[in-house]
Amino acid sequence: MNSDLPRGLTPGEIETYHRDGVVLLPGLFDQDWIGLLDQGLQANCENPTDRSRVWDRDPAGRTMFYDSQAWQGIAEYRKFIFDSPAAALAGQLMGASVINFYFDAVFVRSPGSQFATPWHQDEPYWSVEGYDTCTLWMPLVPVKKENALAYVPGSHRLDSVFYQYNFGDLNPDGKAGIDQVDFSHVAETAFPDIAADPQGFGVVSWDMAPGDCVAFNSRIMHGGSGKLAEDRDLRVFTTKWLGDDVRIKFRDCGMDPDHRAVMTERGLKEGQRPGTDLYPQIWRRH
Ligand SMILES: O=C(O)CCC(=O)C(=O)O
Repeated sequence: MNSDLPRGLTPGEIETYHRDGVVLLPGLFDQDWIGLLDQGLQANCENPTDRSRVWDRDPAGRTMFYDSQAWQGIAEYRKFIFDSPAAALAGQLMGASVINFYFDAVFVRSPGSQFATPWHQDEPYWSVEGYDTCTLWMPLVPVKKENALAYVPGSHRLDSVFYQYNFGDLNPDGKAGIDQVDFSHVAETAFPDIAADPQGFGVVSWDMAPGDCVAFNSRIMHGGSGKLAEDRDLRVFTTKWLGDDVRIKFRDCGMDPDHRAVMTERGLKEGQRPGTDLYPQIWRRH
C-alpha cells in the first residue's frame, strides 16, 4: 500500500481546482487503497453509526444510504485517513502549510436507485468557515458521468448566501430529527434550478473508475448524482480536509452532522483552528 502520491499534481490541475472549484484527478489511488476502503464500507454498512440515515427507499426496495464520521470505529477508514496520499493531495491542491482531517461521509446506492442528490453547497451547513476546505469524492465502483456527482464550475466564488436544501427531509424511515435545517432566516437568494438547465450552468461531471477522485471546494454547487441503471450500484467514499484559513464557526443550520456539540465537548471554540484528536493534523509541508 503506497503512502506517497504516485505523481506530483501538475500546475494545470492546481490552477483548475482554484479556477473552477473542482478537478478530476485520475488514477491517484492504487487498488490496495480501494480494496481497503471497500472492506471498510462493508463494515460501515453492516454497523452504521447513530448518525447514519437512509435518504431514499423506493417502492422496489432500492435505497440510498448515508453515513458520516464513522472513521473512529472503522480501522480501514482510519488507515486511509492517516496513511494514504489523500492528505498530501489536499495539501498540494490547496497550497497549504498544514492539513487537518474534518470528517468522512459515504453515499451508497443500491442497483437501479433513481435517487438524485439535491443540488447544494457544503460550507453553509458545516461547523467551519474558510476557502480552504476540500472534499475528495471517490467512487469504489465504475461510474458514468451522467450518474456521477456533478458541479457548477466557478460557483465556489459566488458571494450570495443561497437558500440550501433541508437534507432532514430525506428520511423515509423517520429517524428522529436528524439534520433538520431551515435556511429561510439566513438565505438571501433562492438556490438556482441547476437541474432545469445543466448546460446553461456549464455543469461538469466525469466517467470515473475506482482509483480516480474528484477534488472539490466545499463552496461549489454540486448535486445530481444517481439515477442508476438497473444493473449498476454506486458506492462512494468521501473525505473532507481543512487547509490554512479554516476556522470554527457554529451555525443554526448546521448538519452533516452539526459538529457544535462534539467541538464544544472537546473545548473547541468559534474562531479557533479545528484540532484535537477529533480533527487530527495529518499533513504538514516540509
Ligand atoms: O455522492 C453524492 O451523491 C453526494 C456527495 C456530496 O454531496 C458531498 O460529498 O458533499
